[in-house]
Amino acid sequence: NKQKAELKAEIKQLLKDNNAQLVAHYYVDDELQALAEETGGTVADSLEMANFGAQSEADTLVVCGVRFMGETAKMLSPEKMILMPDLEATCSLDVGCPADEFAKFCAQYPDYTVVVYANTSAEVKAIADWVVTSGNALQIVTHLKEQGKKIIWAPDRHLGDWIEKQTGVEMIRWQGHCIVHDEFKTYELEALKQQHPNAKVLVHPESPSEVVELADVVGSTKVLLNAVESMPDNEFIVATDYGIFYKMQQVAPHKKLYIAPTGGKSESCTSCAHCPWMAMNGLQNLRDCIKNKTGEVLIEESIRQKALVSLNRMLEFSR
Ligand code: CIZ
Ligand code: SF4
Repeated sequence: NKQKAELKAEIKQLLKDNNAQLVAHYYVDDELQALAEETGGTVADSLEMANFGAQSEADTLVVCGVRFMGETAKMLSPEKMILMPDLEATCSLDVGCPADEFAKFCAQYPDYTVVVYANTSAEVKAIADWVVTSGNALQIVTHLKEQGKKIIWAPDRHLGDWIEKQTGVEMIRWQGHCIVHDEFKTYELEALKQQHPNAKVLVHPESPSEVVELADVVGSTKVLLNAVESMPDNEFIVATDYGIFYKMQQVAPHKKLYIAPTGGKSESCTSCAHCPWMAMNGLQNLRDCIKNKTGEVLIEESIRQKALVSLNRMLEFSR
């Protein structure tokens, strides 16, 4: 449609004029992912988004995702202008772990190593010793276990559960959750499995442990994407944000994908398993943020410096 085509053309021109690049998450709308690919930007998970941004030679990075992703880009590239279509796009894990309360929580366990998921504010990362993502959390917790460290884990309780089970490490845990993944339901998933008995079940570890138990593959978005591409199977039931279907379908065009049920909602995927904050990114506000330089991400320098220590530990570890 004409209006969309005009908007896309305008965005492409603005990116050129401003020496800007798009860095989009797998969970944003297909058309934004496609635009990032067409214009030499990237579509990635939060870890790859961070690495891409840090290595980019652009003057401006336009982060289509949620707030913590923009903040991570700013931490690693303070000299670049970091723009986001909507600065109000946040994450229930970030909202559910306010820095002041988290600082008090950690103060109760002074000899513990504080490990936080990437889905947190810069202020929370500044309190932490380590940042992790779902892609490297297992290795990092295992590494800390070998060093005999006692661990505070925040904020996702389901991811914490999964890591405890996989590593045998008991952690002091903050009880946050992702409002998207927390909704996947076992009963409905069992029913869908019966309808598609040959389908392999792929689950993101932010999902409830009963759902994780039904999985053939558990892992980060990257791991699930690789599974669709490289496993010989032709059908998959996927328990993560359906935004990932764009990439999954691209790497495996002939495979059949079904979104895992979130229970109680309609059959249509438009009403389920999609992050409302990721959905705040659109063509219009993307155009506006580059054109008007609105939605700039700024972080206080003292916070940035502290947060960078825990963030860089992770980046160096996973290199
Ligand atoms: O659920 C999210 O927000 C994810 C998977 C973020 C990430 O690490 O890419
Ligand atoms: Fe946060 Fe969940 Fe949305 Fe990811 S999908 S940004 S974890 S609320």
